[in-house]
Amino acid sequence: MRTEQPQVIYLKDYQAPEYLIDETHLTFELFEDHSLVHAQLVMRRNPARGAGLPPLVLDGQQLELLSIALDDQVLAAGDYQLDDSHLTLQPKSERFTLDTSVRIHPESNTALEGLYKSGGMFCTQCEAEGFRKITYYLDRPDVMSAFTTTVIAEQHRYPVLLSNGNPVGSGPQEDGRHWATWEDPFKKPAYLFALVAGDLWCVEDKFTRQSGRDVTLRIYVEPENIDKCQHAMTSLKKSMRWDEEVYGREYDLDIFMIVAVNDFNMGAMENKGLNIFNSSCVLARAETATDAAHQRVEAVVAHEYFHNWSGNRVTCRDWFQLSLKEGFTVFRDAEFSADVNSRTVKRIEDVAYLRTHQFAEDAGPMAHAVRPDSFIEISNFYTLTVYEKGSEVVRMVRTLLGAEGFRKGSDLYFERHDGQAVTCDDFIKAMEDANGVDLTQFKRWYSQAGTPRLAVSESWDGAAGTYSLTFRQSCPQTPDKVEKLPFVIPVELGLLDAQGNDLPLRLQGEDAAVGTSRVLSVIEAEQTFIFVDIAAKPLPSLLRGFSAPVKLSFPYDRDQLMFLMQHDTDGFNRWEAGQQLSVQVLQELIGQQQKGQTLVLDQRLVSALDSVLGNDSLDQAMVAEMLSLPSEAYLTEISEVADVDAIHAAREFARRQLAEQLFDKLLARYQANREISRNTAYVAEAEHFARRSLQNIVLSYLMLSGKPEVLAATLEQFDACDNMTERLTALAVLVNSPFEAERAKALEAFAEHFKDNPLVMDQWFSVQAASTLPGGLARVRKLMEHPAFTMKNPNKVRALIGAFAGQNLVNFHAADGSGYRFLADIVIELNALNPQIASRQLAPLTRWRKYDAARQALMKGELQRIRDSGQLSSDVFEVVSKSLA
Ligand code: B3K
Ligand code: ZN
Repeated sequence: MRTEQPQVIYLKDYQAPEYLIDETHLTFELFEDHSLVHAQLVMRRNPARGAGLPPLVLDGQQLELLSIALDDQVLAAGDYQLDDSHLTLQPKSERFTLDTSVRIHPESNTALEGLYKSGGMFCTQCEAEGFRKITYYLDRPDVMSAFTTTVIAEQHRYPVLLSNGNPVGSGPQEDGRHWATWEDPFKKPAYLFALVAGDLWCVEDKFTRQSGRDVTLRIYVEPENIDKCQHAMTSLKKSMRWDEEVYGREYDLDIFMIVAVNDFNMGAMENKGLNIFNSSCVLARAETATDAAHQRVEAVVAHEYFHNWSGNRVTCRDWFQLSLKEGFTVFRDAEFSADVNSRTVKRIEDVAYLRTHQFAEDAGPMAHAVRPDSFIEISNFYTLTVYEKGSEVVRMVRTLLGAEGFRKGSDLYFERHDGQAVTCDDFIKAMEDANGVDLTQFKRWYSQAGTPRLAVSESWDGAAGTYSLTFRQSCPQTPDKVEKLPFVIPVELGLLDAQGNDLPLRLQGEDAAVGTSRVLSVIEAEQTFIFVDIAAKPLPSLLRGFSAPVKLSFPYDRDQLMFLMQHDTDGFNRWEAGQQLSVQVLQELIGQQQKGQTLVLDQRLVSALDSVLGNDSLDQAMVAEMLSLPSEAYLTEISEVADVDAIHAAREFARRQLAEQLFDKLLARYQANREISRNTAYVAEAEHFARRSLQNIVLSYLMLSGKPEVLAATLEQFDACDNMTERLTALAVLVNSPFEAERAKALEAFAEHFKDNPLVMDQWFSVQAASTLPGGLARVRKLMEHPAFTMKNPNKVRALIGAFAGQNLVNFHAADGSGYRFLADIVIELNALNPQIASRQLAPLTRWRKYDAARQALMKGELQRIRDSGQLSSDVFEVVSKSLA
């Protein structure tokens, strides 16, 4: 916890380090009631900073300094200064060696940053600024050092001792303790340091590199999980091959290790050669993990592996450049997932997520650019904007340069900057140099926050045979008050004729048509493109594949949207047309609900979904996506003022109507798919994911009918299935159903069966927390008393509290403010325990501007209560103060 007033840190103040650390030699002595860290740093003056020897200021927090020596001279108390977060001393020469010993307390570290204990094992999390809680250091990413690490611990409790790089020695000591030494030949910043000590088992495999040499692959887990590693191992090997083939990137050490831990603040961490994972992102097998969990494991394993090049070999100069590694690596993992699963479905999922959550962030008090220009607490900037929008920015670079040009650019980037800590500008420069283009204006995507709007209008001149599209871009003001200049917006589009065929696209001034789907760059505030040889008025298909992260508007009517749903050659836009149709219909229902009118569903939505259901040639995952109405969270995001209750009522009404009117077709689809599931062993592959996703969404519609035959089918699926995807869906369907006795029985049976599997219990909590039936808060409070729940485990907090506040909008936004009060109490409690998780859980309260005056007042009242609750962590302080500003 801080004692000083938090400081704002600005990108414009960046300065290279005064000193460098060539070698870092660490020895850890791990004990049950404390640990000792001995560090020897081989340092020198940074020649780039000129002559003279300024004071050396090392970062360090919550460290008890036991001894310090400069070039073997023990320093006395007056030879250095200590404060809450620094150790300052005066070097006597350009090159010197500094030895320190400190005592730390991993056993009582609940923030899960630095060195801490998760269950019976020691592990680390150092990104972004956790290494300073381990030893005094220049804890910044532009200080890159070669690390040697020795770990000493009791042999019996901690048979496995791991760190980064290659193992170079190990052995017993006389006192029942043992040691192991690891050497990492690749220079790295401290945030990539890792250490693990525990009683772990491992699954081992090998991977043969394109160049011929083998790499040893190991996944370490607690013994009871040894049967849940195969999917992660397969995913790892697929990722390694993909990065060789698509980016020409090989792995560089002799061994690559993944360790699964139960207590972890995020998904996983890309420490060099020793990735540490939240167990939820490693463990997966049919009986205990859903299809979504399998896909997440695959994506996160790939993501962390890809960081070995985009993040580790080439790292960030400073934390403002975080998206340099995160945006790029998210883009890499998204393309990997698209290649190994269904490309269109992956794009739909990512865009739905971005538009619901990142757009909301971009419209709220924490809005920031992909490369922010200031922060108080860097942990608050591991955001949807840095990750997902950052990935969209890299995707646009590829869209503009083409796949080949992009590969030339990435090759140049990796070659030019290998072993360096660089900036987003360096990334773009490599893309420019490899392709001979100027991306100066494009770079506004890095510096301007906010979601651009792109309003499109058309005009057709029958006599001249021309069709014009006019694009007007604008960007709302954000808290940083940065002036918004026009972006470069790549718009991929096509024009459909009356039969639904793509027309050849020839712009005025061009000699010939250039394909039937092409990318136009909108670079002005207002810009018109004129297509020639257009004999009849076409229907535009705009922003195909969601080619830019903007809010596009075009005055489609519902019949046109239905036409696009059927005919667009771009799969993403077929889905998008359905979403826009649904949004129009739902907004109409919301209006009716608000006026107290009888709700009447536009039958065009029914017939559109009817034909989707009847289309056997469509990928089943696409059918499932098209049947999913826009979420309440998305409907909230696109509302000026969100009426939570009307949104819920309207959407539920539409779902019930669809269920009723399409009942027979839904049932037929359900029975056909369940029949196949019943007769097929579980396979974690796209085609099977697709079948189950359709089966499951169809079942959730069917249950809205409340018919006994649907209850029977749900119970059959719940009892007889062989996998968690079907079981959990059946449970969720029961939990949201009117069948109270069956619901209670299923919940109890499930908990009894899976009580020893914390990840499955997380699902059990989430399903109940997300149930929109009345009384949600009381249910959540009760569940907090369940023996499987603890505030100390981030997965549990996310599963229960996060799911309630993030997914159960009607209950969380209860008009009496009880949901807000509850969340504020949680944040105050977590602030003392785990500031990063506290700050994350706060997000729903920061969105107060979206709601009516009464709710706004209640939400702000709770933010103020948190602000005044006492000693705030910098994490919570920053979010609360910006939300109230
Ligand atoms: N780089 C880590 C994130 C660390 C977050 C620290 N608060 C995981 C990832 O993006 O791969
Ligand atoms: Zn990452």
